[in-house]
Amino acid sequence: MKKALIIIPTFNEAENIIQLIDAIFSLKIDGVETNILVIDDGSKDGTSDMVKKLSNDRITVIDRERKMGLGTAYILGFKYAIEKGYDYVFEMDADFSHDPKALPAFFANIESNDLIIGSRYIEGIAVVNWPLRRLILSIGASYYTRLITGLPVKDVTAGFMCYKVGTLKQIDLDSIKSNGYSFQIEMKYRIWKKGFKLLEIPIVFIDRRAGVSKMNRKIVYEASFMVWKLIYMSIFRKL
Ligand SMILES: Nc1nc2c(ncn2[C@@H]2O[C@H](COP(=O)(O)OP(=O)(O)OP(=O)(O)O)[C@@H](O)[C@H]2O)c(=O)[nH]1
Ligand SMILES: [Mg+2]
Repeated sequence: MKKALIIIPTFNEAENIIQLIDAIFSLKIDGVETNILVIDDGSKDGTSDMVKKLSNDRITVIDRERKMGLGTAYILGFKYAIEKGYDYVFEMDADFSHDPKALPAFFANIESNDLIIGSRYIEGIAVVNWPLRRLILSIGASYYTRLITGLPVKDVTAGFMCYKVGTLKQIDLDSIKSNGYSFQIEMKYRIWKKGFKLLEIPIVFIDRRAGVSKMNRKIVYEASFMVWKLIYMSIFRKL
């Protein structure tokens, strides 16, 4: 039986996390054992304790003291998955933007690919309840990245993804320092550059159900700069 780890980084997601875990575990996924890793960055709203109280042996919680960003949380989760012998690893947000019902479609495609990307922009625009400026920013980021780097992906900042662990093993995880949007772009770019097979599947992205947004200007500036850094790194073979 294959083993999948769903990594969910959390920062103040008490209003969402328990319902999300319930929704994931209520899915019937044949032939795959699915476990959850929550990486919480010192949430003050009790997120971590709520998850621990479930005391379910399919759930692991890693506590970090302070908010250290999404990228470092995922890198930690990837290393955990490699160490524990998982076959597949998911990136998933805690806020219900990523519908757990889409999980079976990822499983159906991952065996014949190396990275599955849940994409908002392959069947028109599948985003619900986002302010227009955020939609423009997100679609703009994809055009900008594709233009500069050639990355053949329509939703470059997508954060609902499934990796084969074998793919992650080929990436120098310690050299990845980016966070937020740029982390999502960097992972896709590196995997594409190594010649792996990426597949975008359609998802519907819904704005966070509850809780507070952590989106800020710094994340956008960092991402705009990142694509140039990626070009530099690929020219000097630092990838
Ligand atoms: N561990 C950890 N998790 C984080 C951090 N920043 C965000 N997250 C979590 O990462 C996921 C995605 O972050 P979001 O805040 O939803 O980012 P977003 O979808 O771009 O923006 P909003 O939904 O508007 O907030 C959520 O589960 C957050 O709780 C962080 O610094 N550390
Ligand atoms: Mg969100």
